[in-house]
Amino acid sequence: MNNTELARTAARMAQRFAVASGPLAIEPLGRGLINDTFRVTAETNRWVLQRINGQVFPDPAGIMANLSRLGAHLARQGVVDLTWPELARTPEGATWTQDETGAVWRLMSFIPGQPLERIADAHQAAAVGRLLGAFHRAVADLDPASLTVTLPGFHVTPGYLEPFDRAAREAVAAPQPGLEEALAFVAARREGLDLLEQARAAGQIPERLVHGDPKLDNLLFDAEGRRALALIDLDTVQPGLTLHDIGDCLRSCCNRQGESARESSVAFDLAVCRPLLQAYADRTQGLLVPAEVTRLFAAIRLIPLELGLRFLTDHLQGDRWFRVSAPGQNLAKARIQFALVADIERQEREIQAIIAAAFG
Ligand code: GN1
Ligand code: MG
Repeated sequence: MNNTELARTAARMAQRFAVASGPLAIEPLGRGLINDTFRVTAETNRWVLQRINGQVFPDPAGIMANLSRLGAHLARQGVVDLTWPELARTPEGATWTQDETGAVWRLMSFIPGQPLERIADAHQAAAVGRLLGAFHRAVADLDPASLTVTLPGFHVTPGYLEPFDRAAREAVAAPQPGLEEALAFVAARREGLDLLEQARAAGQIPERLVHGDPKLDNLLFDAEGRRALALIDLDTVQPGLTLHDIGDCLRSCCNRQGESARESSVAFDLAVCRPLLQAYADRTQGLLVPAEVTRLFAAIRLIPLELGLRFLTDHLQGDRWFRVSAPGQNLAKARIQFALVADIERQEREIQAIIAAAFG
């Protein structure tokens, strides 16, 4: 489907939810790499329309069931510092609809807020930590097994090695700038990729409900950029490890140059990490068990390594998962994550001290 067809289909799908009698204005929204997202406007009312990427998510209906369940749970709890989108329903009462290709579409309330380009100060970093903490606290009493696994193996880091190895073997041997170095970076760090999985399998760290993708782009702030209002992009809300979420949030927020930075300027900013983790610890108050705290540094290092591995694999496979606007982009992004990993490794002592101060 080209962009014009997509926009036309979007308009038809939005109509099915019958949320307004008049005409709907539809425009692309956000910078997501997986789903297609639109803002829908009718007079002063706004919604978010999404086509769920069926290549990535095997069970879109399961995603929607999770969202309904969680929305009800949060409403029951009366959580005030976390806004959750309302799901629009079709006249038949469904929270989703399918187009002719079988793709699933949904319409949700628009949460008036916007993602930050980057964290500007300690106040914003703390706001992020509090929001993620509020989410983890709010779902702590939900049995994770009662929710659908929407993306099997999502943060099972060692699971990414097999497709990576296959793609590396099959990749055309034409030399590409930066590829050798990226492959070598992974080769030097294969050991220990299963550290969290081992602990999970041994029952040392609990499985809980996670967001799965709490990067800065998936957090909405108010207009002044002071208050963090909502977590969005909720398709990977599923059973997982809380450490994955913290690691993912930090790899995104503390890399202030962003995922497409110039490699030479990539750094893990302790001035963001410190207030973020402190606020998270304050908001969650003893949620993490000691076995999680002792593995927190490992998680902070592991998640950018995993994402780099995923970008690199996708590059080798011909960009099938992460949307790119130019060839080579996924390789460049992999190298940026690896540069971040290297900086995290360099600053291990300082990061450990921050962890000890926040959770000690
Ligand atoms: C993808 O859809 P989006 O852009 O929020 C990806 C995450 C990555 C992120 C990197 C389902 O998230 O795992 O961390 O890109 N989501 C999926 O920007 O693969
Ligand atoms: Mg996402």
